[in-house]
Amino acid sequence: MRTEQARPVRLSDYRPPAWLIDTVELDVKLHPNATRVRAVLALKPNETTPAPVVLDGEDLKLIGLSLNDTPLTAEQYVVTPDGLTIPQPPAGPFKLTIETELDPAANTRLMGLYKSGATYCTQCEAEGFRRITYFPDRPDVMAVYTTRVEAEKAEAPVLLANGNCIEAGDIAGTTRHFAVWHDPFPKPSYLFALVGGRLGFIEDRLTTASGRNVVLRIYVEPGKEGRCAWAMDSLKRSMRWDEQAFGREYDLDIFMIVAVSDFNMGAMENKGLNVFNDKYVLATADTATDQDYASIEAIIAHEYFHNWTGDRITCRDWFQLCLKEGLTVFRDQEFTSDQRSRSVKRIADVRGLRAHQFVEDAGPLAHPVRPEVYNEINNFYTATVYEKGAEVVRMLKTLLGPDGFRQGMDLYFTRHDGHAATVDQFIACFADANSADLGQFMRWYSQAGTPDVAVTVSHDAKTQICRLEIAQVVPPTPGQPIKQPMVIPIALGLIGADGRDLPLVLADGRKVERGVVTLTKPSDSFEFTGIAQRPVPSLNRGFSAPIKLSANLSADDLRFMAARDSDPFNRWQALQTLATTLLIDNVSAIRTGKSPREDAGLLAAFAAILNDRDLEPAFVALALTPPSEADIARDIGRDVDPEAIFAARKALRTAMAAHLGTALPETYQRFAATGPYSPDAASAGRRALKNACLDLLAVSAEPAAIARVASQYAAADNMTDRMAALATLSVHDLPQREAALGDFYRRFESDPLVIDKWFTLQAMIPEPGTLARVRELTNHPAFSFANPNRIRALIGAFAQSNQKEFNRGDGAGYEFLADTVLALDPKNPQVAARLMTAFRSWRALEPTRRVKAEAALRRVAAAASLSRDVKDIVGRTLADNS
Ligand code: 0A1
Ligand code: ZN
Repeated sequence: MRTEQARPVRLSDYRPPAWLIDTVELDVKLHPNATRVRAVLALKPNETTPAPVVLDGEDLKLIGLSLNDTPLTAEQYVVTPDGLTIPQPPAGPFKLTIETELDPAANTRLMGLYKSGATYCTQCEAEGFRRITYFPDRPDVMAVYTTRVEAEKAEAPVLLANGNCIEAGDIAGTTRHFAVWHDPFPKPSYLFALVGGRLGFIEDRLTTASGRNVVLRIYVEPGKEGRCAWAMDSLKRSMRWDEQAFGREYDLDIFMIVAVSDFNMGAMENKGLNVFNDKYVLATADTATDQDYASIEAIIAHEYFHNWTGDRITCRDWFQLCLKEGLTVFRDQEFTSDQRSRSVKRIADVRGLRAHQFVEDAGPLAHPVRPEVYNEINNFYTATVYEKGAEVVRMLKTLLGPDGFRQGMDLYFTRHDGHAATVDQFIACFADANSADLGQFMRWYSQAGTPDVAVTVSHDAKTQICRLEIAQVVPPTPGQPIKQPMVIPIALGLIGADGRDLPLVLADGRKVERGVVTLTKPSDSFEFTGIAQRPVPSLNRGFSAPIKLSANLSADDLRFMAARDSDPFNRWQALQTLATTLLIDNVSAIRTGKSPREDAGLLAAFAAILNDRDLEPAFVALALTPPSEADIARDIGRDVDPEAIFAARKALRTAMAAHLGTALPETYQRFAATGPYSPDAASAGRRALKNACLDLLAVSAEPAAIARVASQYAAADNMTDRMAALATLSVHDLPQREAALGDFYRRFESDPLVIDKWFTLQAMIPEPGTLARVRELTNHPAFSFANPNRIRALIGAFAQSNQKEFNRGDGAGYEFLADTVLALDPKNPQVAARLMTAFRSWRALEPTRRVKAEAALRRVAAAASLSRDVKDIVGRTLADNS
């Protein structure tokens, strides 16, 4: 009998589990090659009709199996490579005892129980628990876990699992010891975790709003304790914020974070025992950049917030992944906005959304926020599920207002606490709490694709009416050729000549609530009265909906917005829109052998922003950053020539440097001395602006400018300034570059996380020699295909962030990636599949490159044995969706 879940898996096939599990008692005896796991499962039927017990299992060696303490005979069960079935179990509840043996040291997939260096750790989301024991490894089976971990004291003096520690001690007459952990909160198997190893820790405490005293610990490899202070500080601020912003407090006696150096993703929210990629824990001023500090803060918060949105309320099935991820990303974004600058955070998030999610949504891997089918769930930890999922939650708040949103959240927490919920149940809480009909809103979960919204503005001086005609089109995506109209909340303002927002009064005399009009039909019009002169409309303020917006605005309108809009997001957006228009024109010019033109108005607008002392430096730094090469490629959309895009962008930066003139060195000087390093947002913003100026100053590669960069590199007392200088040097083929790269390596060679930065910078050099350099670096002693951070730092950076060189005209970049994926796939399919997504925009390339990319893709597709992960990505990437 086959126990394997049929592939593809479909949401419409969801059936409740036939058997539930009340308790799980695990006894894990750690050993590098032969870890023994004894699992005692208390099963009870969930259905009245008798059903076989079907348990998932992968890469397991079954040692023993008994039912109510009686060993099962070979005829009573069936074991296959992917599970174990008991065809005729007893009718009522029973106890199943399973003994399995695992080889953690050989676990290169980093799923299930594995070794990261000397540390034993687990990763069970999404389907890793089945690599530890046979189990109904699906999130709607929630059980109370008690975990006993046993190990050699010398090998693993620290033994951790979920929950509270209820017993620990030595095993008399041996060199071994044990610890027993009990987690009183029922949880799905994907939230199980255990850790064993020789670890140091830092400890703090927090008293929750209701007076519960919680111990907080961060465990790291011994010697790294001094690099955890920022992570601990971020954790405490996250815990406090969740109490204040959402009324949620922590619920166990202890909260633990363990940092490991081998991890497939960023971090994992296991109940009470978060496991982190050490990149998102460890920071000191001389090893971590401001960006690292910000990421640590955000990811610590994200995982902590999962305690309520993910752990206390989990997902019924993996199609509901956005229920926990979209919501938790929204929560971490709000946390960061409150801790730092709301507008700077919003701009950064929208840049990320466009760079990753919009690209995904426009290509063969597009899928709805709640997918309806998957071959491999690991491939759905995507920008669409996470970032677009967060945008959907944000739109709910925009539509319902802050109070209505909070009431919906409160209802969600009370109604579904302790359960595995669905997206429909989540939305029903907001509908019920607000007496709202959110039926049409659900299309944000079911329809893929980024809506195109076109706005036509007209003004009639006689009637004093300003009219907006708004039309939406949702483009076809794989499997969804025809779309229905979405609910699109558009926050807007009508800016008067004096720069002030005019009152938004509709023709029927109603005021526009919270400045938001909502489009629900394919097209609609909105008339605002009492508008004497043509205003400048500021549309989709704060990026209120994740759409592509076009409007009949003039360059003058955009420059006015860049200078005057009360919405900082749209000030930034106006500059981006102006720059994009210019860049796209110039790409065409360059491709036809003409020289790029300059846009004096745009340059003046940049100068005005740089010289506006009232603006936050972090905002100015963002405003001075033109659209990236990937942004331009996305906006061009077809027949993409990365070489021409690179040239157009470089021309704009050259023109900016020339036009901004002395304002650049002046600003650089103004922020040059920032005092002792502090990672706070304001200090980071000053460094960002200073370094943006430094980079622009060096565009010309004039010796004086390069000397200034080299001296900042040498004199830097923090990693942000040192890296910024090195990054600037790295794009100039000059002796100073190799000297600085050599120096950087020697300074930090003992620190793999810093050496990752060194790999990344080299992979991003926009020169033809880079591919050879990257190949060479794969043989560097500091590089390893066994470590996901190293792979992402070198290969990932090359394929995803070096548009020009990955997309070399000769196709060698594609061949290199194909070779790498094929070599990596047998060892770590998850990471291999993720690398493969670098091909996702291949159809948009100009014909020569497109043919070469397709050939590389077809070579991977034809490989003799591919993991399900890579096969799924390659198959969907190549599928003809026309
Ligand atoms: N739930 C985690 C992400 C995550 C997903 C899968 C993993 O398996 C390797 C690990 C982590 C989060 O959202 O942070
Ligand atoms: Zn998450």
